[in-house]
Amino acid sequence: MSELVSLSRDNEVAIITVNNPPVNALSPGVPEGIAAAIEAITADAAIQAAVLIGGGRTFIAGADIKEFAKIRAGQKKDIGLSQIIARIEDCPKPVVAAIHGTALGGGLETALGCHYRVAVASAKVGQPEVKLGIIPGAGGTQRLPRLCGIPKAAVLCSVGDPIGAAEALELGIVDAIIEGDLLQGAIAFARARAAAGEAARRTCDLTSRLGDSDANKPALDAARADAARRFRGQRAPLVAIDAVAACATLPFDQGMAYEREEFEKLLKSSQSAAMIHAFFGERAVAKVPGVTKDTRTYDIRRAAVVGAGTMGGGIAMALANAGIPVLLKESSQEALDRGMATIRANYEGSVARGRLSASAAASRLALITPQISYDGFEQADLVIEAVFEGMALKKQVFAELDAICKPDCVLASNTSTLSIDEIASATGRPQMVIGTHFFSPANVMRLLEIVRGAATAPEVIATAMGLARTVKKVGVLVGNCRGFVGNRMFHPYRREAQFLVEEGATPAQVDQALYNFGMAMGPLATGDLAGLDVGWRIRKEYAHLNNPGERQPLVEDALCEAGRYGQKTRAGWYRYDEKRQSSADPAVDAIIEAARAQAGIVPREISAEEITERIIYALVNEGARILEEGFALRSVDIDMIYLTGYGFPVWRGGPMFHASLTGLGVVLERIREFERLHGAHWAPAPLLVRLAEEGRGFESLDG
Ligand code: ZOZ
Ligand code: NAD
Repeated sequence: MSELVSLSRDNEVAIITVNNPPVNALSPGVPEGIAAAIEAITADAAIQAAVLIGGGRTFIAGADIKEFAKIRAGQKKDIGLSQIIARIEDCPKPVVAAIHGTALGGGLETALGCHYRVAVASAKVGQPEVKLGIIPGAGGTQRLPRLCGIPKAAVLCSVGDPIGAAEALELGIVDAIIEGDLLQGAIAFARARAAAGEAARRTCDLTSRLGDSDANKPALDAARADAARRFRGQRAPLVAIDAVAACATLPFDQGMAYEREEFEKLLKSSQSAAMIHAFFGERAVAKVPGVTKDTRTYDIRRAAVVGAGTMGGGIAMALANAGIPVLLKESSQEALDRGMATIRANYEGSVARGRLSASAAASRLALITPQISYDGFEQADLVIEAVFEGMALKKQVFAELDAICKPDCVLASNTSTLSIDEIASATGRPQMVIGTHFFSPANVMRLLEIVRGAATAPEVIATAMGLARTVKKVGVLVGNCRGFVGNRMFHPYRREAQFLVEEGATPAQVDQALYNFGMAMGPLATGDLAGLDVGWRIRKEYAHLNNPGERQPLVEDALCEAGRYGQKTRAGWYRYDEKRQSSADPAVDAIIEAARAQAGIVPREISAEEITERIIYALVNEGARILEEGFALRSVDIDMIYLTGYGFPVWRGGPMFHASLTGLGVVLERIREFERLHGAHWAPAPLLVRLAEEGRGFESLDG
């Protein structure tokens, strides 16, 4: 055969093994190798049945996603998978897919083309294509419903989450669970099918589970409503449901043609380009120059957190959820009790919503030891500080930690604005100090900004990156600048939102425009949620750093001076009822009017397009500066920060990707226009100018 696909025999049963590590993707050569094996098996009279299995850690995990870029660029037309799956299906001898690890996307489609599927109990199967902005393109939407029925297939193809072997068995996707050795079990299964003399069972011929349009309608309507809500703005989930629904109305071949046509349209869409960028981005950010597989990491077996407030409590939960015992230290019994009550309530909430069993919640809670002393800190491998934001206090805490903790304990700060270097200077071991910037709620949000100080050792960076994986977060390494990457960019983003209000937009118009762009929440509503007073205090403290003559927003400070701190005071940019539902507030209009009068602004109508461009391009321009200054390693790192920490829509790929796709020349032209109209804070970042002039995108820098 080939190196990628080998053919061997166990008496009358042929074994086709795919060897394309790490995940046996269907890269060039793999589909062809399987086809050649099927031909050889068909031609060999001594062979009665066949097993298709993956070498290494998994069955086939899908099409090779890198090939999609070639198809989009017109360098390639097809990967030929559908035809090869049809050849497997047409093989007159029973072919059994033997599944371990994951059978995903084109991998599951290949298994569906086999006549039977057996799996180990730990295996997972799924059609995750929607997570890449596409739908299954090799029969998944047509064969899967023939096994498990249209309602379930619609959910599997539109949500994209894999299911375990037991559920797959129950649904009819898998025919047997193999205990013990998978290959031997699959060979025995294949041998039994051949001995029974059954005709090969082609999935495409099965119709008994398809039902009819009327019977399927309620389930399909529910799946569409669910997809529209959960994946707002995304096209693929709804198209996937249409393709699955077509199973009941179109003959198999026409259904395949329909699926194929929709797949190709989606593959050429900007949404799939963005989501594929995000898929590889999530893996790219894990790669840090200077940190290799051989870089030593410290084992984190015991952790400690200082401060049991909003963030400390969430961080303690994130650690406990990963099975790490954690000491949680507060400064007073009262604050400790409050913090633990919140943690308890969070776990109880998860149990009540059915997300966690009561016993799992209890064992996680038991991993958190509340205390008001540093007892036991000398044994901790990692301490994360999450006390109030203030340099003097942070330095005091780090000096205390330096005196107590063992020399190889990693000392981390959750600060969102303060210099890691200055915090580290309070210790005698700045190489062990690092920023671990969690996002609120820390037990939920996927982003972990990891802030390297000037002295932070590569081993400590590697340990923090490993910690991100352990607590199931996306760790992104950033440099030590004010606000790091995420909040530094968020500042001009939110500032521009306020300028737009001063110039004539209503808060609701601003928020709606950004929501329609795809943001999880508008920038002003986000301020209300996070608390407007936080920024207000910071602005007061750092007012001396403002560039003289530079335009400063006025309304938010005025809101705070009126005691309107956001949701926590039930009044901010909006007013909030007891259920936290927001509505416009005439009192805010009066504050806005006064600010306009103070700034001498005559309000005007502002289009949703201008609102969106100004707010998003403010983000992009700052991102370009950060990149040029080296505080982010790659443009994709910035994208991942915004996708995982700030509710940026994944189907736009992140701010830098969005700008590159729009065309940096177009973005620059708008920014220059804004600079002309609105002043110096719109000066374009030099990197943006250079790339735009060279006709390049940010990704061209990523390597
Ligand atoms: O890697 C995890 C995963 O979920 N992979 C993606 C699975 C997926 O989405 N499959 C569906 C692909 S789309 C498809 O199959 C379309 C279709 O219907 C066929 C259409 C017909 C074509 C017609 C054309 C006109 C997985 C769960 C598998 C493993 O997770 P791990 O955490 O163990 O490992 P990772 O994620 O770190 O991955 C290891 C390395 O492998 C790379 N990789 C993973 N899946 C890939 C892939 N590369 C290409 N294609 C894939 N499907 C991954 O990037 C990583 O690489 P390195 O360099 O970072 O190590
Ligand atoms: P918080 O006010 O909710 O909690 C701080 C806690 O630290 C309080 O409970 C306080 O009693 C405790 N504390 C103070 N001094 C202490 C000491 N010496 N020993 C032990 N405990 C002490 O604040 P927070 O929102 O959790 O913020 C904590 C840190 O996280 C800050 O640096 C903040 O900038 C950062 N941060 C906050 C957010 C957010 O959204 N709230 C997000 C990211 C980062």
